[in-house]
Amino acid sequence: MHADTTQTTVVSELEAPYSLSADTVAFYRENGYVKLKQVLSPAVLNHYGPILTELVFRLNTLTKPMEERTTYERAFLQIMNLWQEDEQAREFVFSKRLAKIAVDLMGVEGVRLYHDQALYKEPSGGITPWHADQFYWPLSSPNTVTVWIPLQETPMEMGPLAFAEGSQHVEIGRDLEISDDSEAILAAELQKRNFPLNNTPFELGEVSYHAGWTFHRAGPNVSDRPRKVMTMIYMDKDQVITAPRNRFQAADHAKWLASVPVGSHPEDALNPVLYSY
Ligand SMILES: O=C(O)CCC(=O)C(=O)O
Repeated sequence: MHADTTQTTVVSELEAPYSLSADTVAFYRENGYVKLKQVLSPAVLNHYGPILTELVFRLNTLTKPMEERTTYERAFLQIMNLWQEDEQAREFVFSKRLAKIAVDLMGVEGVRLYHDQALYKEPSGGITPWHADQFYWPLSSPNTVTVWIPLQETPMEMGPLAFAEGSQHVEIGRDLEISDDSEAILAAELQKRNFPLNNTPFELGEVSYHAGWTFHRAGPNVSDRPRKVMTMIYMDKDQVITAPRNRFQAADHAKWLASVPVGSHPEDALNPVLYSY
């Protein structure tokens, strides 16, 4: 296919709606996550995967050897807001298809982008410890959701994302940053409370959505290939910014919410509405 035709096809696919059943929405609301197959075609992943990967390796500054890294640093290379770096990355991040799924799962009128981030678990990369994302965010409502998009098929040995089903409903461990402590404390607590674990491979084109308070983790990458993943974090467009409750939230308020005043909606250009009814 001619390059321009490919470009037109993949852009229109990123815009086209994905059909969500009422059962899927109910599953997300009960369990705090959902895995969806065939959300992105091989053509879309083949087109945008190399663009995102080139940006990750160009912008990455974490180059010290694995043995010298912290647990957090061993988990992945983390590059944020690729949409601000490249026009095609922006096309991908601004996908209406992906944003509309977030809107429908949460049952809100529209979503804004909080930020995007690439999470590349290198070969020999370690575990991603148990955690809940909203610990990091100064946002008032639980209506936040991350789409986790593997850019290749992700078998167990590459460290797919795993979820403690229904764990968003309980207020445990909400003061834990990603660390060896969060892994040990939450593994014990989640097991004690018998939350079922979903830890399964991702097919090519499959993505997951998880809520801000759902506990999740990932195993190590014991394969010889990088586990390439792109994510977008969406928030209800009517979120209200709260006073930061820890130093991470204070940093996020300045960096990802443009220091928009506490008590107001995140209406800065940094947080565009990506889909709204
Ligand atoms: O990709 C990973 O290993 C962790 C992802 C994660 O924690 C997230 O997207 O919230």
